[in-house]
Amino acid sequence: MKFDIVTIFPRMVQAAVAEGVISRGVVSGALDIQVHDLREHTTDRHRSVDDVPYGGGPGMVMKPEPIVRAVEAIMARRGAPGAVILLSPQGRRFTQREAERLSRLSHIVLICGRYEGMDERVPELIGGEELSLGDFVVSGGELPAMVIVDAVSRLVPGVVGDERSVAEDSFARGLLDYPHYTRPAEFGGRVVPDVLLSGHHAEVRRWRRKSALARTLDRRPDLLEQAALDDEDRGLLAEILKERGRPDTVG
Ligand code: 9WO
Repeated sequence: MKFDIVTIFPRMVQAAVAEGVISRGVVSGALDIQVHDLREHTTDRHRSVDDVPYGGGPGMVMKPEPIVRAVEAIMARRGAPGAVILLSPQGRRFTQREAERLSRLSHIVLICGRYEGMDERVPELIGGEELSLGDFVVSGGELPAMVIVDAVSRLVPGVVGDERSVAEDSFARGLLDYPHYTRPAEFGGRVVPDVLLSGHHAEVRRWRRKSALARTLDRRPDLLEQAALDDEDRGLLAEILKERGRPDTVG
């Protein structure tokens, strides 16, 4: 899978893709990630990427020309991408489902904005889709872009070594993750649940599923309404509610 990332801080993005799972995906050849310095696509002597906002007001706005030129250069070298993504709080919400959709494409371009924002004609001209990670503001699109590259990359076959960890991930079945423990069996006066030390694989699986359901019920009941629950899950959920003394209510 090919990613092209356009930024005024290429070293920041290079550093992030040079570590961990993403770096291994690049080395193995499953990922081809190129980072582009937006200033390389300017034509003026000062290599300007920003200008004052029409209508006045504080701060600067990203100029459209260098961004459109950068996308044209990428298309000329690497072909038309399956998606061009702009990161902004005004975008559609990025979710695991969206990560799955993007992981089925073979080429994605991500544009990282800075300053107060980007000229509104950019997404129109390059056919870009705006994505948001949530209701908060950061100083630029780089960190959100890296989150998207990471979430999508781990779904690309061959990037995460053990495919089982991707299949079992939180959200793979629409629930929060179960609690994890490692040695020692007692730490700070807190013990690991007995069942995890028992060696009874069926019991461990059941405990993990029940814990994931209980956590999701407590922390994200909205997810439970969307989750693909089977008969066993419904049985476990009934147990949880019964243990809590509210046999017929959810949430
Ligand atoms: C993209 C864009 C698309 C259409 C119209 C205007 C647009 N502006 C941008 C953009 O990249 N804005 C910048 C990124 C500049 C200001 C700070 N930026 C930003 C992105 N702050 N917070 C985010 C963000 C992104 C995704 N999820 C949460 C926050």
